[in-house]
Amino acid sequence: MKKVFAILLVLAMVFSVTACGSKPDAGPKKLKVGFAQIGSESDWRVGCTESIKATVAAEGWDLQFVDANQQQENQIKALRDFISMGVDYIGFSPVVETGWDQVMQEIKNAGIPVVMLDRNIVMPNSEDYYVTWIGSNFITEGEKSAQWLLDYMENAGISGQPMNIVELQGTVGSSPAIDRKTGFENVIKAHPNLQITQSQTGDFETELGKEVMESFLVKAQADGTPIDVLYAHNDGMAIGAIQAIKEAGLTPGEDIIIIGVDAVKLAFEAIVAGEMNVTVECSPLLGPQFVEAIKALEAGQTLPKITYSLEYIYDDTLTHVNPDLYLNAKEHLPSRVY
Ligand code: GYE
Repeated sequence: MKKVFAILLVLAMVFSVTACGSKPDAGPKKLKVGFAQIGSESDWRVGCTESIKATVAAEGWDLQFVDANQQQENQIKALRDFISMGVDYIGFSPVVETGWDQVMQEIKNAGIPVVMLDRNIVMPNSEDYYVTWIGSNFITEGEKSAQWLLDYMENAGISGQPMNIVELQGTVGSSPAIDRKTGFENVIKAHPNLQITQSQTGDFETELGKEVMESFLVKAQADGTPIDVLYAHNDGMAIGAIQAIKEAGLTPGEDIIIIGVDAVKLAFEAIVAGEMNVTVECSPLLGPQFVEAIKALEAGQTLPKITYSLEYIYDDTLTHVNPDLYLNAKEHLPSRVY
C-alpha cells in the first residue's frame, strides 16, 4: 500500500513538473513591435517619438524603432525589415500619402497587424491594410485656424477688411499639409476679403520656414502687396518666420498676425512674448494610445477604424473674450512637455 502511494506521489510530481514545463507561466508575452517614424523634423515629431519610446518601454516590449529622416524609401526599407524580423505589430506614420501600395500588400501577406499613427495613406481600399488609425483631424485644424482669424478680426472691429495671407505649407504630399490647406480654404472661400497671396512649402522645418518667409517678404515688397497674416502649417515654421520678420524690421504679432499649428512649448512662449497670436493644437503624445491599441488587439478586441485626439486652441487675445473656445497660452505653458 505504502509502495502504491509512493508511486502515485512520484507520478503526480512528474505530471505536475511536465505540466509546468509544457506551459510555463511567464507572465504577459514580450511583444516585438516595429515603428517606422518619419524623422525628427520638428518639436512635435520629437515629442511623438519620445512618447512612443517611453510607453512601449514601460510595457517591457522589444521596440524596433526607425527614424527615416523624412525619406519615403527609408520608411519602406524599415517596413520590409520589420517583416523579415517577424515583428508582432507594426506602427507606422507615413511621410507622404501615396506610394505605399506594394509594401502595405507585403505586410498584409505576412499577416502583421498595422497600427497607423498621425498621418494617412491614400491607396485603393486603404482601410483593408491597417487595423486602426489614431491621430488628429487636420482638416478641422485648418478650419479652426481660419475661424480664429475671423473671430480675431471681429474682436478687433476689422471684419471685412482686406487681408493678405501668406501660407507656409508642410511637407509636400503629406496628409497634414494637404488637409490643413483644405480646411483653411474651406473657411476663407466664403470671405473674399481674405486672400492667400503667397504659398510655399517649408517642409515643417524651422530653418526652411525662416528662408521661405524671407522670400515672401522680398516678393511682397517688390509686388507692393504687404503681408497681413502668416498661416504656418506648424509652429516650428512659424518660429522661423518670426525670426525673418524681426530681421526685416517688422513686429511679428502686430504688423503680421501669426497663426501656427501644433501647440508646442516654443509657440506658447512666443504667444506670451507677444510675437505670435495663436496656435491650434495637434497632440503628438500618441504613445499611450498606441500601446492600448496593441493590448486591445492582443485581447482579441475590435478597434474603431479612426480615433481623433481631443484638441484645443491657445492664444492671449480671444481667450479673454471667449475662454470656453480659446484657452490661455500663458496658463497652459508650464504644463507643456514638448
Ligand atoms: O504638425 C508637424 C510635424 O504629422 C501632425 O508633422 C504631424 C506634423 C506636425 O512635423 O510639426
